[in-house]
Amino acid sequence: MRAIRPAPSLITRRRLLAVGGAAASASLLAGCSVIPAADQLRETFARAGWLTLRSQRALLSGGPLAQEFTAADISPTFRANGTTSPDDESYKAMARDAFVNWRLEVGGLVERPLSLSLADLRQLPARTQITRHDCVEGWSCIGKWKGPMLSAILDRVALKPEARFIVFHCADKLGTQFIAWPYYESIDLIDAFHPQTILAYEMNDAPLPEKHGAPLRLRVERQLGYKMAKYVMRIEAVDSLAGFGSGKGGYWEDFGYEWYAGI
Ligand SMILES: Nc1nc2c(c(=O)[nH]1)N[C@H]1C(S)=C(S)[C@@H](COP(=O)(O)O)O[C@H]1N2
Ligand SMILES: [Mo]
Repeated sequence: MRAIRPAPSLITRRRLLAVGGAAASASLLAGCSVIPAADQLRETFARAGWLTLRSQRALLSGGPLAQEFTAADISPTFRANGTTSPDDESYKAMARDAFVNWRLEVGGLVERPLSLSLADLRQLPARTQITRHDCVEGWSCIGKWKGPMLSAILDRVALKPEARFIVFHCADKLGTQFIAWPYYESIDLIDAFHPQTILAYEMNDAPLPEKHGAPLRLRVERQLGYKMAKYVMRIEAVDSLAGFGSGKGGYWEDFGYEWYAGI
């Protein structure tokens, strides 16, 4: 069953590409991985207010892949950053039981909300990728990640046509000893349906360690480390980021970081 209802007026891929400008569309049609062209298209659609499910999915085949590495490149120690152990009672209780009672809630602008256990996630087709994680603070580590493609999950819940962003709600809060805010992140549908965008339950052939986001973390390989939400508890499809945090689309974005953190 198709996830997307056909729109009344047929927007063809060719017509969408025409909007992006001749140079950009030529490189996309030729199958090139020209990053500026993809970015130019993203901006064009955002300006036109057309960054909708249909237009974004039409662009997917042109999406460049982040570099992948070999097993020999994996960093002997992978640095952990931000939260390394969520200070949350229900999280701690689930961690004690190896997350058998943990569920990933998937809802918002979807036709069929889902609640998925780790066992459910392990049944989905998985992707394994060895990639470099770049933190905005200036360090990088290479790790191996395994988990279902986010697109497989989104296809199962069937996004409604109004959905434009995917928001990731995490188990941890970050701040000072006096005030802390929930960690959250968001991506557009271009990245949500990108083949390298996965929800990893394994790192370096072992269950994802707590300090790296157990039981599940986002990998969105073409962006910086702070986009890679750890301790993901709930995924929400939305048409606007205005209702979350300070409305900038993520914990660090609310403190001034770029929402689109391309590497
Ligand atoms: N929930 C949550 N996700 C998070 C963070 C965090 O503090 N909490 N830190 C971010 C930052 S800045 C980076 S660099 C990476 C760090 O991932 P790592 O601990 O596996 O190295 O996670 C990102 N995702
Ligand atoms: Mo980071």
